[in-house]
Amino acid sequence: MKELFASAELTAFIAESLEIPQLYCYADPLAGLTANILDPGQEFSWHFDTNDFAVTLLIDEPDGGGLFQYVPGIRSATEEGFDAIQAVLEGGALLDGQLGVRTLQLRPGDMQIFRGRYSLHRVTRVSADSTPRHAAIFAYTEQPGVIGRLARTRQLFGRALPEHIESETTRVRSDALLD
Ligand SMILES: O=C(O)CCC(=O)C(=O)O
Ligand SMILES: [Fe+2]
Repeated sequence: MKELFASAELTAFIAESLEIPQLYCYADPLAGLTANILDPGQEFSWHFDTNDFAVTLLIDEPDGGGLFQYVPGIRSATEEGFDAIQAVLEGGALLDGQLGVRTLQLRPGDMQIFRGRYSLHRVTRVSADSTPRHAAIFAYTEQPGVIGRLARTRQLFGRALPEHIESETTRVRSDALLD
């Protein structure tokens, strides 16, 4: 996975697909390459990614639940989109098509190129009697040297590293969104 994440062939392919000149591995020491493990009964609730793009590779598909849902472009670099976001957050078990929500049933081996900075997204709850859902997440940015914010890193990983503390004063940010 590490080799694939940083491989010149893959990053060139993704940059070409996104029609951007160059792509960099997210420099964050915790959030660059992650394994997203959802055990039975777990979900990954609505959020935005802190990085510009993500590539997700589904490894193990759950028997029940664990669907990927997203609302493309619900916000932009200059518009937070709070009203539309609130409607989705209050929507509960939204079906495909409601409030702009789209649903994907990913299969093992499916690779998704995803603009998670502007598209609200989640993975619905994996059924209590299901097999787990396993995904590998490759995070990239358009600028080099981007690192996640300290508070968000603590929320996501329950810890932060010296690099996160340091980058609060010197960090490179691609936009001024709240996070
Ligand atoms: O597991 C997935 O399909 C998406 C995970 C995700 O949204 C994330 O890691 O930020
Ligand atoms: Fe995400």
